[in-house]
Amino acid sequence: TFNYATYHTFDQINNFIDTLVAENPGLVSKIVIGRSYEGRPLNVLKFSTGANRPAFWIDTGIHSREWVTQASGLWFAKKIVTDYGRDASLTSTLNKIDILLEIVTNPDGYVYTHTRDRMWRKTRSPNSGSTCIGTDPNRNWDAGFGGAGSSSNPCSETYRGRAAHSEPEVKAIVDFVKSHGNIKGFVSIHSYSQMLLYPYGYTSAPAKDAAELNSVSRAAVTALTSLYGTQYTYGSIITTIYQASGGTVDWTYNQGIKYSYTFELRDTGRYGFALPSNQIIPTAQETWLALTKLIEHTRDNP
Ligand code: 0X9
Ligand code: ZN
Repeated sequence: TFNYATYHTFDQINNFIDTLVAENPGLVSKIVIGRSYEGRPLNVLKFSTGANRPAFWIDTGIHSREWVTQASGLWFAKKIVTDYGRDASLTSTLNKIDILLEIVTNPDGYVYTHTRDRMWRKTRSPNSGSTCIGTDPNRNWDAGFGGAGSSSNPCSETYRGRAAHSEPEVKAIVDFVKSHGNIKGFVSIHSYSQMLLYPYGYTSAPAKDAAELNSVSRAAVTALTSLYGTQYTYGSIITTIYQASGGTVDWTYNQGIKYSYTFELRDTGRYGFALPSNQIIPTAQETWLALTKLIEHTRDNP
């Protein structure tokens, strides 16, 4: 039986995904939305009980070293199949909207964190004119692309890439979101810092929906903290963490996905990206309470 309290390799995660689909054929399917630079599948789990529904997107692991995020994504997937038909809220959610979950959003980086460098963050695509590898997939989106809080230096951890959507891992999501056309909520999950953030990161101009996003964030953080007392801050990206341009949820928000958020999960720096595996399940559990608030609000405000 699958151990959620430990970190898993890319191959183990793909086996998990295929098993989950095989065991829950009426609820879960796998969509391959593209291939990574090195040719790995970009797998999205679709939890759905009816055709042509609006959807709520969750991605984990776009920064490969943030291992508690992919591990939490696995736990979320299991939680969804366990709760459907048993938990009233999740059941009513899936009777109205689909949940889409990309667990390993940067597979080349993830494999590299297991084989070569545990602290690898970026993609693994080469950069012409440089020996440095990789682009920051959270600076590569066409939302303030090239602005402050991103680097033009291919050796930087925040290198934005040669052009917006240059990374196949990013472009696959862009194409999927556009062709889907009915994604109502979008959450991109990172670690660490214990924050729940909403647009914008590239500009200090407040998002049109800032007041609503702030009040929903407050409710989500209150739910998260209720479980184990974990303290979170929340607010816009630029005012709460720092200026970052070309980020995922700024792009999704500008595409019209009002309920766009990003998490920074545990911890606040004691262990950082190397969070001990005994914190995976509590992190996933508390995060799920917050995610549930975000999903319910999206479901109930069509
Ligand atoms: O710098 C980042 O990309 C994010 N922090 S991290 O330590 N996970 O790298 C913060 C940027 C703002 N967050 C998002 N736009 N998701
Ligand atoms: Zn990150």
